[in-house]
Amino acid sequence: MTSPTNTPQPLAIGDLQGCNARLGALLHRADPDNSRPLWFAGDLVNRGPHSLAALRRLRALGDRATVVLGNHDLHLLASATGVRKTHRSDTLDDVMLADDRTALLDWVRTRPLAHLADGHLMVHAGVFAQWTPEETVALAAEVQAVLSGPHWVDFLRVMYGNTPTRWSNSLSGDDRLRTIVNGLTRMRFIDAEGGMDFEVKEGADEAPPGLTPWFDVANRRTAEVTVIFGHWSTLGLLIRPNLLGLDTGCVWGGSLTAVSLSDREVFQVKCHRERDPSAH
Ligand SMILES: [Mn+2]
Repeated sequence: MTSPTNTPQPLAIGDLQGCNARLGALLHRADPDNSRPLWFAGDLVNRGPHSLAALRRLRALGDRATVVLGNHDLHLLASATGVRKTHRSDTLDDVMLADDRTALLDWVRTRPLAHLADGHLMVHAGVFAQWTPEETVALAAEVQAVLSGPHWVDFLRVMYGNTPTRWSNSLSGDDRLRTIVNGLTRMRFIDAEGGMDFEVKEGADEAPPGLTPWFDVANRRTAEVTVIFGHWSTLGLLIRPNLLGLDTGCVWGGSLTAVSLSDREVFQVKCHRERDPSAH
């Protein structure tokens, strides 16, 4: 341990996607005293078997859990409100039918989309190169304010779409919020013009010509902090001095990963294959 104190050090945890039992196994190893702050990189639910149990567990953790929303968490909100049709690979019925459904959905929609503390910036997918850590949090807060407010369902109706692909400070209204959401929750590759590509899901080594992983875009202004993210299971575990990519594909039969932020100790549990990648 590099930490000189007994203060419990945060653990950052990758995409759960309803794999609540595997989370239990992971925490049994990584946090046996139930004392560490837990950071979750989003996609808490869907595709896996136990979305309801996962949400109840995280909500019950109270201040000990820091969560950022992922695209599947937003999809839960949109499906539950009838804004989007349920996809045939969705596994959200247990949440939809739960007695505490309203409380759980309210908890989800009041979570942030970015979290910055102690030199670590956590988002679900990525950040535009132009954004500083502080700007990232401020832009995420613009979205969180709408999702937390009385017109959140109206916002979900205009949130979906692939354009604009490029960030500009001059964006306003729905286009601005949609671009923030897409950057924070769906981004993988960036094209030569600085726009998000929503087609390619392969790993960074198999990037088509002209596409760059968002974290390798030149002059990225979040490079001075460690960015924690998930969303990109084909990358596998990515650890660099200023990056922690934590989606190791639990729901696809990979593993669920936690990394200790102080000393970067890695904890992993093997996962059952809950979904067939060809059905993605
Ligand atoms: Mn995702």
